[in-house]
Amino acid sequence: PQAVRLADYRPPEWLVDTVDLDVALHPTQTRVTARLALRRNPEGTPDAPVILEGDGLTLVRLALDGAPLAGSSFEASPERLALRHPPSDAFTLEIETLVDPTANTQLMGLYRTSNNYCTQCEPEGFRRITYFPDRPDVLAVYTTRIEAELDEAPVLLGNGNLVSSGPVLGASRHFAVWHDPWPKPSYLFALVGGKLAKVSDSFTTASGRQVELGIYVEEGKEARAGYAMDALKRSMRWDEEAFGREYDLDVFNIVAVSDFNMGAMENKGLNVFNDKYVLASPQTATDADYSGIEGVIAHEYFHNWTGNRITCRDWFQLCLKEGLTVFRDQEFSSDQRSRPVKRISDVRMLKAAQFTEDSGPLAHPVRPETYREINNFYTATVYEKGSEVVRMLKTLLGEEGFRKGMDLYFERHDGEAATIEDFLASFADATGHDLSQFALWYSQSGTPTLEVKGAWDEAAGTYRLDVKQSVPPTPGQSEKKPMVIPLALGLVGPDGADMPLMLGNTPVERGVVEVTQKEQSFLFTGLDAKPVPSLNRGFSAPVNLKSDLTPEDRVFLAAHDGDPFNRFDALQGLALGLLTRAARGGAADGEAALIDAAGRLLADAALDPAFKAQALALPGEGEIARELGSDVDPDAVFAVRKALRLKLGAALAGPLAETYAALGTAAPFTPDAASAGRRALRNLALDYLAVSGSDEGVARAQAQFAAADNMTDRMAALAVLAQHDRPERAAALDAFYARFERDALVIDKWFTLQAQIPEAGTLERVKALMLHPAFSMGNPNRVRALVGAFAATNPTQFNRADGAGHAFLADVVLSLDAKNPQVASRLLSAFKTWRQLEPGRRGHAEAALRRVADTPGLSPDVADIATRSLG
Ligand code: BAL
Ligand code: ZN
Repeated sequence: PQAVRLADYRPPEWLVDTVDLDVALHPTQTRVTARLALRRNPEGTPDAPVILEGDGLTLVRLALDGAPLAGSSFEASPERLALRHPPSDAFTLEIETLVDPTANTQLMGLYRTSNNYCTQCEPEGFRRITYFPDRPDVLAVYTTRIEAELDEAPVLLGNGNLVSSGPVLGASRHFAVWHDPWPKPSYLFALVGGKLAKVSDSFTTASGRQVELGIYVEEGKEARAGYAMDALKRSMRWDEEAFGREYDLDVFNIVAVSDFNMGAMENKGLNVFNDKYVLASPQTATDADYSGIEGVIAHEYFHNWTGNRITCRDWFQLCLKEGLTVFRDQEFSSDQRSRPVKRISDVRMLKAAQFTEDSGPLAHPVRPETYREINNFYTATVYEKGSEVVRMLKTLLGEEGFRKGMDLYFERHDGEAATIEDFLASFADATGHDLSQFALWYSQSGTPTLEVKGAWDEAAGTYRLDVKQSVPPTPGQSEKKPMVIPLALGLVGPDGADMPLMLGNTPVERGVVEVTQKEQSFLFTGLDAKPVPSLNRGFSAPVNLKSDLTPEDRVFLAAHDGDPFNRFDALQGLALGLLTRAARGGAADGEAALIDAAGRLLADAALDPAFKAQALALPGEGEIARELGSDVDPDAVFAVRKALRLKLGAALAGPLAETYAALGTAAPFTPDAASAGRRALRNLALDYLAVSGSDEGVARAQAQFAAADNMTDRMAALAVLAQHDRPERAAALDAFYARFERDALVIDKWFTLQAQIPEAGTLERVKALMLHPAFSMGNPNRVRALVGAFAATNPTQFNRADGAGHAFLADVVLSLDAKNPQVASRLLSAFKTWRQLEPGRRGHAEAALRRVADTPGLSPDVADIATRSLG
């Protein structure tokens, strides 16, 4: 396909005021009648034809203002419907199409899942239901009549409020009419029909509106929707309190489905969810699942204002809704749980997914300027870095300035399709800040590097920080300009307390200095002792920080920094330095200091167990590889990391065993953050105590596996057993399967764990599991759990030296592409780090990518990723 460019944006030629849809559901021949009230856009080109997008559509009938249209007056193909000479400036077009939901394996448009009907329209799925100007800046009021066999689909759901429902006279069919009063783009359209059980609740908004809440799940799973419902009500209240945003319809429905390309979708008043992000019980869901559900429920709910009431002008602006909404869901979870622990886990994720993306061939700006396939831009950069940019805005403007800017944004753009310029202008106008340089965060790709050196002047009592910033070249961008980098910092005195932070005679506001130039110095005054700088506190800017901190400084900060994130980061930095030196064949010096610092952190009774669990978990193989940057041998990375785990496990065996014993509890499982934190630390101890594969360590894991009363502890024990090629492993895997074989979401964990085994036989195991009756190439969750986990989270086996892992992924991508291009292209993006591999593995990766790229008939999705990866 042609590249689409932001610079080529033109307003739509025709607007649609109302859409009246009549959908007669049928497994293979669903009849869709769309009545569009079209009106020429006064801002468009005079005499422009009407051109509507389609995708695989069969046109049955076309009528204009009620009169059937002769074939000579329009052009129709599955991909397009054009009226070259529309008769007037406003008219009604009635379009009847036939669609086959059963044949829809792409899961985009109207499709079947577990014999139910559902839709997914973002970004370009509505055109697979009817012909339409399928772009986010065409906002219309939708009324949807859905009709189906009563037996087949007793539940019929649409956007907005229910207007009427009842039997269709003289037949076994029934209908429901839904009306959504809020104008919306086509990507927010949804309908659902099927046999579903409803979990009901209600919510009263701050201004007294009574909202009926419904979560629809497969019959028999009702009890597993309780946590999601609770998270929904907490989200609704939080958005009122934190952002002054109330819900705006009489009903809010969520439907959980088992076949879904993404995590969930924010359709107006009718969210459709991957059931993984709705269903939870102590027996089936881990603490990570619970927090994932809380975060995704909140995320989709928050889209009601950031995405739905204010939507995007075009798909280049995707981060306008996604980055902002991720920021909002992260803030929500921080308020519901521990803020520092949430920040740490978000930054871990950011580094693993986004920093990696930003340093490879798929790097792109938070707001891309060109795309061939928009489906490929639902990325960590748009979402996670997009959120970091909003977070930096808040750091720069302060709590009050940020809120003023948000309020103005809502006030100005409610009901509109907006741009990043609109968003930034709201903050600039509300606070008087010039944000023109800040806007570079949206247009320049690549992770900035910030080099920081300190100079202590004993006589003057000053400490100077010399800061240098640079942004590496990325695809399509060789030259970069300096960015605005909000650097939160503290100067930690010898007693561990923060010293005054003064630039000249001025206290540094909120502890944040603004780095705006390529090179800049900050002179801190009035100090009576040499400080240790605590830099980029709370990870205030998403940068690669290169400081001149010594290992001793890091040990000091790990023990004393008043900023919990940097306490964590000090220990991580110490470990990362040591691991990268060792992976390059150098001496792993500094181990003793690290072990000592880790031991003291473990023993600190004042620290939250969840925090300790994060701080004591070593940087992942991916992070070590990224730090190495080039000529990476994943086996060497694995070996040095394993060696350090072994040393930590042995050196801290006593305190770890005590921790393990002390955190054991007979109390029944509750998913709250404090309990989850205790489980996390206890399970980390379990893992360290078994790294060596000793009888004692393995027996402890085996005992926990057998006795666990919840999935978190059971899975953690199974994960430990899976690391060791001993008979206990097969026995536990079999027992787990036998216990949960009827529960697909739990069996996904079983697939993932096996795909992650860092052993030579894992590829063969994965291939064998693809033939297992519980596996299906048609279900995205199964594919991601097995093949996706293998490619993305098993670096030694995916990057096998003989190239078999790479060849395997290429084979799966090619066989999946015809069925589901979105999932196929997502799998292929596991090659995003191929250039950093050592030459042998790099050659295999390139060959696999070329084989994919050279295959005729690829989907645009896979072709785009293959081409850019090789570019
Ligand atoms: N809009 C797609 C799913 C999500 O980000 O909420
Ligand atoms: Zn979203």
